[in-house]
Amino acid sequence: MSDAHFWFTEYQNNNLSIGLRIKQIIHSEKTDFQTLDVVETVEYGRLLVLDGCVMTTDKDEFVYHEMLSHVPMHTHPNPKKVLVVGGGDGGVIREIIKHPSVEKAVLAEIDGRVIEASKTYFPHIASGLSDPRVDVQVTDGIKYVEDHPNEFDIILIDSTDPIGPAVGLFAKDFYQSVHRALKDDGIMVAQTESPFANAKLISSVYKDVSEVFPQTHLYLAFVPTYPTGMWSFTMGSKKYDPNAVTECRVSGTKYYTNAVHKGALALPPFVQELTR
Ligand code: SPD
Repeated sequence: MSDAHFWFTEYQNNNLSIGLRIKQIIHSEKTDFQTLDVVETVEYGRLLVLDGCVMTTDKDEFVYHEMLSHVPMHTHPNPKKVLVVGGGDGGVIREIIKHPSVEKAVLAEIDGRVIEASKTYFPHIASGLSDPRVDVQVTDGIKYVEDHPNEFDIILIDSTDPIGPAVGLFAKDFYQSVHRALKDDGIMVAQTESPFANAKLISSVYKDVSEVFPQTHLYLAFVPTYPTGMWSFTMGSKKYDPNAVTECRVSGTKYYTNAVHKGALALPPFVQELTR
């Protein structure tokens, strides 16, 4: 294969794809749950791929991990106990433990190979996994949530795409179970894909979450290596409103600020439409 054609391509459908030129394939395996590849790209550093889909890259991982974490972490006045479902690379955990209020952060990841690959090939993303407040559980997140009622201040669903092992993480039953696992003032956020590429999924998740939680909020961030670049997150909250947040309690973030928090909740009309 000539160098000019050495590309990773993620196909969204027959007519749309995203591509990154590759320097080398660093690691490939088939785990018990999915295919796992780590490749070195020219523009975005190392890239983690699960079942052919971009999960994270060295260059833009901070956007997704900061926005999935800090929007709910700032919405809650005193988050002490946090659960991350999925997210085996550790990026969300790394952000959560920046909050001094956190006493315990549990990672429930079904595929232990994702955790190991991230520790080996993305040590700066996985760095938080060795923090003494972090409890890493290689387990089915759906079952873990069912078995821990009334326990968490915040639950974050850092799933893969809605195919394969992640399908059950986009279901109403699961959001009901998440609601039960949260304390009376708890908050959940799920990554919910792209408004351009996955409009029906966002509408359906928003409706399901609205039927389970008293408050539902959709917010956006810009992640260049995810299909279409525009990414959505859906929050279900029992009590607190993310629009009321007035301060940033962490330093050193590269994307999240209080102004970005507010702006992320301001939806363009075509995205607002998905919440009706
Ligand atoms: N298509 C991209 C969906 C990725 C969602 N999860 C990414 C995991 C990063 N921690």
